[in-house]
Amino acid sequence: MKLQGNEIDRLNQRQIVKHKQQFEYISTQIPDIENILNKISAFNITIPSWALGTGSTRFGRFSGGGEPRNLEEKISDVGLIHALNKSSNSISLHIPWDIPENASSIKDFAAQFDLHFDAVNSNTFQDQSNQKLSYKYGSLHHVDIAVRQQAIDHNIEVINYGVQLGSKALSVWLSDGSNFPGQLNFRRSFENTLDSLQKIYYQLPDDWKIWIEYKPYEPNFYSTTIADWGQSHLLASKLGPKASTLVDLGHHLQGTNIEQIVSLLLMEGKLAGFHFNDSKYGDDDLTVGSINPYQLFLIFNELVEGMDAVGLDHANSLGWMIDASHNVKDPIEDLLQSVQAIKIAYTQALLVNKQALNEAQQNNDVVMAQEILQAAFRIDVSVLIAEASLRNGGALNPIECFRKLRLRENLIKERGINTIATGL
Ligand code: PSV
Ligand code: MN
Repeated sequence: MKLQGNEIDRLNQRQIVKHKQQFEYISTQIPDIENILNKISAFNITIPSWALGTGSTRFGRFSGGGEPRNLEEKISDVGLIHALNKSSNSISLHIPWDIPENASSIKDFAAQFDLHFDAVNSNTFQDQSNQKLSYKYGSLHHVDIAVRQQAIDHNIEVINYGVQLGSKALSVWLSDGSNFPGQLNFRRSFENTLDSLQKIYYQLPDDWKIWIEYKPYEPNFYSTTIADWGQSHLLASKLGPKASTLVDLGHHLQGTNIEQIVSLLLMEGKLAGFHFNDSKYGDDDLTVGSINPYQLFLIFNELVEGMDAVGLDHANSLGWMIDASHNVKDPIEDLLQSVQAIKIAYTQALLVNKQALNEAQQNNDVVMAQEILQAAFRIDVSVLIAEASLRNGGALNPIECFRKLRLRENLIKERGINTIATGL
C-alpha cells in the first residue's frame, strides 16, 4: 500500500496552527535551531524485516491481522513508516527469513518507497528444512569443521545477496554457546569462531564491514561464545579494520553501564552501531524507550560527544537499527514509537550544553554535571521532531495519522486477518 502525500498534508493542516505556535516558542529557547533541525532530518533509523509481524513468545503468537506475507509487503510496510515519519529510509534483511529471490527487482521495488538496504543478517541459530548439518551444538564455533564450513558458506551467501541489494555490512549474531559446565572447551570454541570469521572476513568486498553482535545468555544458559563486548572486540581487533562491535541494548546483564561501553568502543573506532530496543529483565525486545528512556538519552549523550570528538557524521557513520518485536502492539505503531523514542533521545543529546558539562567535569562539580544532563533530558523535543518531519513531507504525528487514515484496517482488507509474517 502506498500513501498519497496529500493524505498526510490534510491531517497536518488540522494541527498546523498549534504546532507553529509551539515551534515559534521553542525557537526562542534553543540557539542554532536550524542546525539542530538539519541533524534531526538527516537522522534515519533502519527497520528490521523481522519486526513487521507480531513477535512471538515461547508460549504463543497472536497475529494482529494484515501482517506482511512476503518480502515485498514488508518493504511496503517500511515504506508506510517512512512516508509517515521521514526517518526510516532503510530496511535490514534477515536471511533466510527474507530471501530476495530477484534482488534487482526487490531493490527497484524498495526504491519506489525511497528505501535502501542496510546491513544483511545471517542466521545460523536455527536449522532450515533443507539443511544438511545441524546447528544444535553451534555453528561458527562447532567442533566439527564441516558444520563450521556450512555456516561460513551461509554467511558468504548472505554477503552475496547483500551485494546485489546494495548493502554494505554483514551483521553476525551467533547463538553458539553451552548449556552445561564441561560441555565446551572455551578456548577452542573461541579459536574456531575466530577462524570461521576470518574466512568470512576475507570474502567481504572492499567497501564492506562485518558487525559482530554479543549476548550474555539465551538460548544457551551456561556460556555464550561471544558473550560480551570484550569478546566481540577481541574478535573484531584480530579480524581487522572492517570488523567492529554491534551493541544490542537488550544484550546486557542487568545494571550494565551501556553508555560507558559505547563511549570506549567509539574511542577505539570499533563501534559498529546498534540494535535498539528496551528491556526490564533480559533480552525483552520491547519498544525502544518504553522502560528506560533516561538510559537511552545517556547513551546518545556519549554518542554525540564521542562522534563530535573524532568528527564523525552522526547520520551515516554508524548503523542505527531497531531490533525489537513483541506480541501485543500493532507492529507498525510499535516501530513508529521506537523511531520516535530514538529521535527524542538523539535530539535531547544534541541539546546538552557540552561546554558547561565539560567545565563541571573539570571542576568536579558533580551537582552541576547532573543539572546540565537532566536539563536537556527534561526538554520536550517532540515539536522539533514534528517540525523536521513536516519540512520533509512527513506527518506531524505519525501514529495519529496511521490511525486516522485507518491504515491497519486497509492492510487487513488487502492481506486478510490470519496472515503471519516470517521471523521469530
Ligand atoms: C538475538 O537475540 C538478536 O538480537 C540478533 O540480532 C538476531 O539476529 C535477532 O535477535 C533475531 O531476532
Ligand atoms: Mn540484535
